[in-house]
Amino acid sequence: MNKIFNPKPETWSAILERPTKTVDDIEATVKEIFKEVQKKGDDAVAKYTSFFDGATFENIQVSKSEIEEAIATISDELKSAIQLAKSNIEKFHSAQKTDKVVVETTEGVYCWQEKRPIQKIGLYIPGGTAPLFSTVLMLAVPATIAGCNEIVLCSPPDKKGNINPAILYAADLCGVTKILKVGGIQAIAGMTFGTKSIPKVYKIFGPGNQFVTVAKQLATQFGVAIDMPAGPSELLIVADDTAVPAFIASDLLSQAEHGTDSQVILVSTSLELIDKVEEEVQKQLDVLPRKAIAEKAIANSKLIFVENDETALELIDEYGPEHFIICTKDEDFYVNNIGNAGSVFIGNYTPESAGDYASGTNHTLPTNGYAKNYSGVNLDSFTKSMTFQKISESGIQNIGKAIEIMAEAEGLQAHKNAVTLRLESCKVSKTL
Ligand code: HSO
Ligand code: ZN
Repeated sequence: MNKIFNPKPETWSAILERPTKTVDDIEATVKEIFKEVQKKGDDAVAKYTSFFDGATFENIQVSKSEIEEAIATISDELKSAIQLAKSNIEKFHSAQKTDKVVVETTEGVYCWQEKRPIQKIGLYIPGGTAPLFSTVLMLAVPATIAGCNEIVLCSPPDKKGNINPAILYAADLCGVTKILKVGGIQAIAGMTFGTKSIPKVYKIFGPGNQFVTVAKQLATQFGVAIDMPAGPSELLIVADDTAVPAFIASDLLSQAEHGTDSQVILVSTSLELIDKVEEEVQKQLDVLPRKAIAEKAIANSKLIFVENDETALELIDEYGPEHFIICTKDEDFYVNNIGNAGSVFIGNYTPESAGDYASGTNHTLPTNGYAKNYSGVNLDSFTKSMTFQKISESGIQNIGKAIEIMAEAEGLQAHKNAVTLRLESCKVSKTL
């Protein structure tokens, strides 16, 4: 772990730099696969599934009986845990619904905004060493609440052509309408163009490796929206002597075990805490099953000593962490003043894992500094806002003149006429 004492503000951006990876070589591959899927549809998808996943099968769509078989393998204990998480995610995201507010901007002029679901959405769930079925809950639950009527889930099959059973259980439980055994670039391309078996969607959600990330970005060039630009997981903790070193170490490691490129940072006003956390990290790391991964992320991690809370806050705001844990005496100072963070965890008993799984908040969050300008996934991510207006006869008389004058000044006579004709008809109806 790299210990840094009292860094000068001019050095912060270098210290907090995220590892950047070149995507140029990936881009060429992604473009090629997109072209082929666009042209050859399912045949191209099958070719790449065989090439990348080593799997071949008749039907790309997971059948009802496959889902039932998978569900039978899930323990009751895991089912109850998933159900508790689902219920909390449902409660939290349902509360994000908003009522329409009709505003009479001028007498007789009524304007309002209503939300409508994005009708077709695609969820990408990675396979690999840690199949994140919790991400299914985080995406499918709000999608269902929003009223999206087509929820397609793509996940890469293993060599035998199966998707992880817990992913299937969660998808079935949360209202996913179609589950497809397809991963990587070919999955994103399939959902972008649509093939015989893969529906075309309007927005794609979910994490993935660099290939998936670049593919999602390319999808936007074909009119598909994406949740947000993805990057490796991050956690920044601010802690002082009121924190428990073992807790802090466990939180740092919980993010470090996601990937070798995960970013974990501790900012503290206590030198003693920094030393104790470093010791604890070593102790806990040694017995982790994913030690090899976590170790690499920890090697790049930073323990930063600063002199006071004000400096800490400035530094944290400049970084804009995906996850931000606050374990300090004056937690309100950070809670009230933090400007850039994806999700905030407050106090000694709020581990980041809680938000990853079961407290109710969403774990699909902006990384790579995007917390400065992006929100994490929430109910609105699955809707669009539409505006409505209705103007009465007296309403058009109240704002008509202003419209006429503005249209004239912009040189748009037809716009002006659309009002003039109506104003004249109002005069006629008055004289009748
Ligand atoms: N912490 C991850 C989400 C996750 N963690 C899923 C465990 N499962 C998002 O950065
Ligand atoms: Zn996590």
